[in-house]
Amino acid sequence: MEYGEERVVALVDMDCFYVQVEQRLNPALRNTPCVVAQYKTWKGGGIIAVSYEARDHGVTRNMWVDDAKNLCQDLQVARVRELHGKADLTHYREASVEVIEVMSRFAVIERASIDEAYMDLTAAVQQRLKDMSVNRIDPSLLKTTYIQGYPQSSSESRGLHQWLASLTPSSLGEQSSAGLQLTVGAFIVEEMRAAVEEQTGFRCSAGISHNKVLAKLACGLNKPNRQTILPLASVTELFNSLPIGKIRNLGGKLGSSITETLGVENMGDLTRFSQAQLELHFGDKTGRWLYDLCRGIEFEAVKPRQLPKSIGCSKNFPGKTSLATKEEVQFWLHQLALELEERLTKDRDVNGRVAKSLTVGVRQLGDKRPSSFSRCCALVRYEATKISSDSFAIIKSLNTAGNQQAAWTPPLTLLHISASKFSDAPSSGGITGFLSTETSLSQSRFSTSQLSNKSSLDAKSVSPCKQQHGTIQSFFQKATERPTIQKDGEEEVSVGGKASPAPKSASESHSGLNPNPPSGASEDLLTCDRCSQEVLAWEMPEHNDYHFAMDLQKSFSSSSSSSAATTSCNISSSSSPPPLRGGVTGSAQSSRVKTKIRGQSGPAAKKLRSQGGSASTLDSFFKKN
Ligand code: TTP
Ligand code: CA
Ligand code: CA
Repeated sequence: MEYGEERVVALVDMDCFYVQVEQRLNPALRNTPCVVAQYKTWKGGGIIAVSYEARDHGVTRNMWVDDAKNLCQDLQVARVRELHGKADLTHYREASVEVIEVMSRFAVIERASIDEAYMDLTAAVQQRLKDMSVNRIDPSLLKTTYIQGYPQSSSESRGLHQWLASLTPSSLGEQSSAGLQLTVGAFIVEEMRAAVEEQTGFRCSAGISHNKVLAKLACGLNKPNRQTILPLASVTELFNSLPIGKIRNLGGKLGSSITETLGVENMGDLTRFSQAQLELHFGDKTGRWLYDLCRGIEFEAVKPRQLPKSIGCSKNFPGKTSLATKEEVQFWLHQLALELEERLTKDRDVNGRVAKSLTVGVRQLGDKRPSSFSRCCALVRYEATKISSDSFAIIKSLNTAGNQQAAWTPPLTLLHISASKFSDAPSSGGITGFLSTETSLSQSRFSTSQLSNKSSLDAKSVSPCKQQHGTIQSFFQKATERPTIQKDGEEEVSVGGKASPAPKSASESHSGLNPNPPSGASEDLLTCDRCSQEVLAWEMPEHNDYHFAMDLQKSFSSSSSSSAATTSCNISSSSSPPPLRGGVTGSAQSSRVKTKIRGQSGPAAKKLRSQGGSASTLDSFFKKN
């Protein structure tokens, strides 16, 4: 076996996943040009998933529904449901669990996002090869399989016959070739995909190759409802015209830095550099990794994991919707806690585990990073009232207005709460045992961490809640690896790239990148195709809203004359894309509008107001129906 061909790794990814979930709920949407959109006030809402029929009309993700309808008159639109004043992804999450459950019958899987999973099929393939008595491979077992790089001449389109012909008869004997192993891997994946469709009604695509990077790439080559084998021998040709950013882990900062530093565009261009050169520019570990990777070789293990490591929810309150009173903060913490309680309870019932840690994060008005602070304490009970009061208790010292005041200063533009550190739910004594042991931990571990000044934020005073790689915290709490409480400007936060930690060695962190792609522990991440950031699935609606808001902002800029357009507007103030948005519902609205006049966004809001129609459209954008 050649170097880099030792394993058989597959990635299975659902086709237009949210659309299929909606189509199953409402069969009238099947086989139609159809999209899933979130919110509807502004231009009919933003599109987050598109059926392949609608793609034929040129409809894409991140279009406004109204614009998409101009491209496709009979476009059907399904809406993301809302609960507790925010997007509710329950249907999609539950559908995801169904799919994962079926896949897990075939292989040990690593769930990589809400709609995709990796699997290492090496052992299963070996077993099949042992059991296979035939010395000829039946093409009917590979009905939806395509071979990348085949046919080498233009005969049959999938390349299967030529591929099978190329597998030497001797390879069917003792010493099985890499090609044969991929082919047997493809049998297994055909069976798995058929089972997924049979059991759930959902279709998916897959990539079969020797590592995660190639499997992921292969999966996208012949979507939908097809699978693609990517042999190592076909990599050179493919990489010659493949932009670096299309490769897993290279969509973000690291990819851009490679392009800038080396002046190259395509993955194949990297083969011109020696390992020493790559190590010089990107550090030893990343350099070595890139040297192999541009040749299609990669060794990141498939890590068995089906369950998310954390469960959380968040909400943005941008611009004049920011939370500026204690009452508002409490109200919204409670809304989030209601969702968290519901999901944790379900998780406990279904997965037999309980979370022990509660993390609360906020972003303060004017802060461009995804999170200004995050703190954690013991998660005592799965009960919204308790969760929200504990959450409030651990963040209330961030309010500089003082305890006697109704105000919350500086106002908050994001709240998130999440639960992590799962352990098995106690079986005997059941939940009572859980409650009684946990009660003793109920006092906040953060009583010592009142923020009098920055210097109090040393690692010791905040040690109880360490960074967990690949958890929810890695998204919101990246900057908090050392202290649990992170203060503005202390460290640059990058939400792009991977959930893995930056290496500590100076040689590897000099560029400010996260040069640690091989270990990229993922936590139910989706890659945003607007900005290539990896974003937690449950955070995606908020993140999408950030982009929708940016689009909106751009449309103001281009429709109003030159200087009127707002560099100080809150929506545009961030150049990296943190999630940014808030729905405005319920009692919180009136006071928010009042208090905001004092806030940093006051001038921006006024500026927008002076742009005629713009202010009202901006308002209506932030008002959900
Ligand atoms: P994807 O797998 O990226 O896309 P998809 O399943 O819709 O389409 P494809 O057939 O090309 O795989 O994302 C899975 C789901 O995650 C998608 O249906 C909706 C959601 N999502 C968002 O809400 N916003 C986003 O920006 C992305 C990338 C996904
Ligand atoms: Ca998908
Ligand atoms: Ca996906």
